[in-house]
Amino acid sequence: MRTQLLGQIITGGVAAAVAAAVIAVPQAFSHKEAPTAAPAAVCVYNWYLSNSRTSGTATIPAFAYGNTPMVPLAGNWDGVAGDTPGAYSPDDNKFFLSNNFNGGVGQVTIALGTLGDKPIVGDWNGDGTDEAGTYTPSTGTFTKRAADGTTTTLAYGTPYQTPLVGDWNGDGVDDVGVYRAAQATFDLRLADGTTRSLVYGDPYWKPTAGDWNGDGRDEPGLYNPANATFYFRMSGIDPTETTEKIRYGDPGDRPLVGDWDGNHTTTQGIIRS
Ligand SMILES: [Ca+2]
Ligand SMILES: [Ca+2]
Ligand SMILES: [Ca+2]
Ligand SMILES: [Ca+2]
Repeated sequence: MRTQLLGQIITGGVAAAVAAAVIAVPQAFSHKEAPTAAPAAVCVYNWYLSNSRTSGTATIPAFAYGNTPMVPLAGNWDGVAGDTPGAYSPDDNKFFLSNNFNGGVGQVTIALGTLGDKPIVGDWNGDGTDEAGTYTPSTGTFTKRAADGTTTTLAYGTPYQTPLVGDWNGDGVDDVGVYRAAQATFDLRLADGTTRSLVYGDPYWKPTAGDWNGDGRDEPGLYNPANATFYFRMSGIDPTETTEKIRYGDPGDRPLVGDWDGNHTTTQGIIRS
């Protein structure tokens, strides 16, 4: 496994794309290792996911999926049960999606985005299956990719913010937002095009979003990297704040939330490399 993962990153970029085309293997992490590859500091991602917002112990057996510098993701790619892993390679702008927690090789590869884009994930059409998307920081543009490969774009917020995706109004369709890290502010775009802004937490914490209470609407959340603590804003976008929190993992881990067991409630996880 580790050798395969290393092979993916060492071949990297255009070389990886060419190698994939030549050997016709669509899955991630299966490229042949280049014999003259330069040394690269590659770290495999180990995933520790929990179905409990109140337990600091992972409830899903740990697995390895993806490696640096990929961006770990979660989504319901096949519309069955809950969210499963994904990873986005910023080098060749590809999503590698898995429909299980077994680690290793993904089942679906999607090419989307250009250099500098950040990956986003959402159910853009409300059919219960998540689709891929990108956020282009330089223009503040969200690109939503439908299952048939067509894309629609939406510019929202000032450029160079952190993109957010969530179903703020509970209509089943995911909406967008941005997090202004310096101001600790969530700017959420509601379905009617208006904005709800919330100051929440401290500057430069990491924003999350999920359905913490299972009511069908997604709520803002935060992760404080300094003390490895997740914050779940149970009161959603209401001005009055009610928050639950839990320490999970250790500083240096990457936070990720998802509905891992498909019970329509979002819980936490971390990725360690
Ligand atoms: Ca969908
Ligand atoms: Ca919505
Ligand atoms: Ca909710
Ligand atoms: Ca769940």
